[in-house]
Amino acid sequence: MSQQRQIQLKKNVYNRNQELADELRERFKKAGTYVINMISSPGSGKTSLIEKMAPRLNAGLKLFVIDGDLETERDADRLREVGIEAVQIQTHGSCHLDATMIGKALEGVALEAIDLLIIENVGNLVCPTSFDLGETLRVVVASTTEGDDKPLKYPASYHRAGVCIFNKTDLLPYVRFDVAQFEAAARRANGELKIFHTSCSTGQGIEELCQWLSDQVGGMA
Ligand SMILES: Nc1nc2c(ncn2[C@@H]2O[C@H](COP(=O)(O)OP(=O)(O)O)[C@@H](O)[C@H]2O)c(=O)[nH]1
Ligand SMILES: [Mg+2]
Repeated sequence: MSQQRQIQLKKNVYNRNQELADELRERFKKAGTYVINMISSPGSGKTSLIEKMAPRLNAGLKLFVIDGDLETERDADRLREVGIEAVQIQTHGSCHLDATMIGKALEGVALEAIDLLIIENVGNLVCPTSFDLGETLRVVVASTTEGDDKPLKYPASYHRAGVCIFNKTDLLPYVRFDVAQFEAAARRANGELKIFHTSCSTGQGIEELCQWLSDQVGGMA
């Protein structure tokens, strides 16, 4: 296939996804559902953060999770075990979720009853960045075990996010990680980025994050 044809195909894929994402955004808006698209490398703590946040979000706030992974139902199972309503998308090789997959996962789901939909994207800091899912807020999760240079290496994932959750702060005494350098690099990619420091082990920062998030969701109503 010629390079020009490959570029055209890619453009068509992105354009089609954008159309569907815009339709989803309209649906979410009508239903009054606040939607988060969580992006990170594998293992930074996305599922753990959802587990920790769910009981601390404002009482009465109805949560629903869409979990994306290449294979297995493990993450959705983990969340269901602690009483969180969740569906799993298994992409079978695709390194990101797209708007078509989200539309399918929401078939038969009464969106009007859901205040907060969290989409846990496939662990990857590259591909998910280019696929709008109609979200209200994009969150990039980083953790202390990944190295402080990730915002320099993957600026697009920071550039398009509204919030960064900097997780596993309990491990800071044991790893080489310069927090000031990390934050400076993240802010270079995105001057507007709001950064929360969290630990799913000690619970540091989880309360503050949940309060801020509950306020955002409440502000939408
Ligand atoms: N020490 C520590 N470990 C964590 C923290 N958050 C998650 N983990 C661990 O990191 C691993 C990956 O977490 P998981 O939530 O599955 O990450 P995901 O792939 O981004 O969903 C698991 O072993 C978690 O127990 C944290 O704040 N501190
Ligand atoms: Mg996970």
